[in-house]
This record gives sequence, structure tokens and C-alpha cells, in this order.
Amino acid sequence: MAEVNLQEIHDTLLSIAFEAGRMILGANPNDVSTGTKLNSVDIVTETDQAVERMISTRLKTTYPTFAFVGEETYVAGETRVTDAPTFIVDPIDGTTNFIHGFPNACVSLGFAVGRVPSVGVVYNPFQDLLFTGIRGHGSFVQRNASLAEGAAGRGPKQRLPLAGRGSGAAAPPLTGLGAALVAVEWGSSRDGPNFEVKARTFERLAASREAGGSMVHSLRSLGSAALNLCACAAGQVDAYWEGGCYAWDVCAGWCILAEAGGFVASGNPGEWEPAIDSRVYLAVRGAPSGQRELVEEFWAVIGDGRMDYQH
Ligand code: LIP
Repeated sequence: MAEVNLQEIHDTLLSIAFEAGRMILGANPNDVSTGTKLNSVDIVTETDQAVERMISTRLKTTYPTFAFVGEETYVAGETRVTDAPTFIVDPIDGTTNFIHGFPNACVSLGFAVGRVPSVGVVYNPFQDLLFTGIRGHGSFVQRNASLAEGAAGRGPKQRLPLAGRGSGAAAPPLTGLGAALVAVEWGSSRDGPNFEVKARTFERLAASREAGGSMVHSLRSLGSAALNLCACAAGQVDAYWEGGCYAWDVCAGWCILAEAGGFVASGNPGEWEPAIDSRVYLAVRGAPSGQRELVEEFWAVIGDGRMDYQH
């Protein structure tokens, strides 16, 4: 197989992200045809499908020998992420936000080799906010990203994490859940054992120490796994925990987080190196110390609960 040029793949994904962004912005979410998949909160729109068609057409034309896994063409029990070079794509991550006009949705374009996230491009067109990463070459955020090269107002590419949360100081150590801002998501399964583990863990994270909880600073739900991972990469949240999302929700953001010094452990206690399609994840931001301790403290909060999702 020809050598994989990650920089070239990054550049292709960037151009596709901007085209996807124009399509997403051009759609009127109040007037877009909407359907559901597993249940009433697992939503798909004609825009998700049209954007994925554009992405897969462009990628299959440019890289005909590489595999492609996309949210809208995935077949449960059949589609697999293999060791082959694979584009792993969510045309709109945050579809619920998209249809509500809540400006937190993105196109998430990942590329994995040997099931390792190796390029990530996450673009939120509503905020013209771009996150990118290439394995071994760092990750970056850029505001006003789609403006023409050199145009006034195009933001500088800032390396992640945003040191000292934008203050120019070094990224602070992690000092435990009691000082953490934690991203979580309800997901689309709203009953059964997985839902019980989530609801119980949310309660334990939020409750006061007196009530037996961790009393995290607060919980946040951006409504997009990719944007949660990018917020973690930036150092804007300390950790992100979710069960139920898929490889296309996390591949791009995972690469961006890893290049910012963070990592992804399993969302179930005990496993430090989860598979990209394990569907249960706990992400931790880059920090000079306290990362593994935060994961262990989080796993203790989950206790003997385990989330189990089919592939
Ligand atoms: C969504 C995720 C979100 C998760 C939802 C869903 P979609 O992706 O990013 O974090 O909680 O269950 O998977 O459906 O908007 O592409």
C-alpha cells in the first residue's frame, strides 16, 4: 500500500469541511425534512444525508483505496472499523442542536490507520470555529476560519491546549473531580441499565460531599461528542464522559485531544486503552499532572456500574 500522507489528507479534509459548512449553513433547520432512527431523539435530517453524500463522493474520488465509515450509511452489525486506512465521518455531529437552531453543531472528519485516530478536522460553521490535528504534529483551533487566506478577521491558528485557558500561562494540573468542569451527554437511549448508570453517575458527580457526591464544579452538555472532545483538547472542560456514541462521533476529536496532551480511557472502569468503536469513553484534558488520578476517581464514582452498547 502506498505511504499515507497525513498532511495531504488533512488538507483534503479541510476543504471538504468548509464545503460541508456551507451546505449546513445553507439549510433552513425549520424547514428541513427530518426523520428518526432508533427512537424519537435519534434524529436524522436530509441535510445530514446530503452532506455525507458529498463527503463520501469527494473522498472516494480522491482516495479510492481507503475505507469509509459514515454515520448515515452505517449498517448495524455489518459496518466495521478495521486496521485499514479509514475515513470515519459524521456529517453533522449535534443534529439535535442543528434542528433547534442551537449553534453547536459541526462536521466531524476523522482518519484512522490501524484503528488509531491520525487526522481530525472538526468544523462548527455556525461559529466559524475550526479544530484540527495531525498525529505527531499537534492540534490547533482557529476562529473565523473560513475567511479567505489573509483576509482581515481570520483568526490565528492557536496551538492546543489553550495554555492556562487562554491566559498564556502553562496548562494547570488536574486536582480532582472537586475542581473539575465535566462534559457529559444524555445520548439517545433513555431507559434500561445504561441509562441508569448514566443518571446515577450524573447525580454522584454533582452532589455535595456531604451528600456523598464529588461536587464537580458543574456538568456541561455541548450536544456534540466531537465538540466536547475539542473543548477537552482546548482545556475548557477537564473531562468528558459518554456512553452510546460511535466511532464517527469521536475519531476526529480523539486525534485533536491526543495531540493536545489529553487521552481517552474507557467510560467503563478498568480499561486504559479502549477501542475506537468501544462506544464508552472517558476523555481527559492535557495537564502536567493528575490525569490518571482523575480517571481513577471518575471510575470510582461509576462504581460497579457498566455501560454495554452493541456494535
Ligand atoms: C450525537 C453525539 C452526542 C450524543 C448523541 C449523538 P449526532 O451525534 O455527538 O454527543 O449524545 O447521542 O450520538 O447524532 O448528532 O451525530
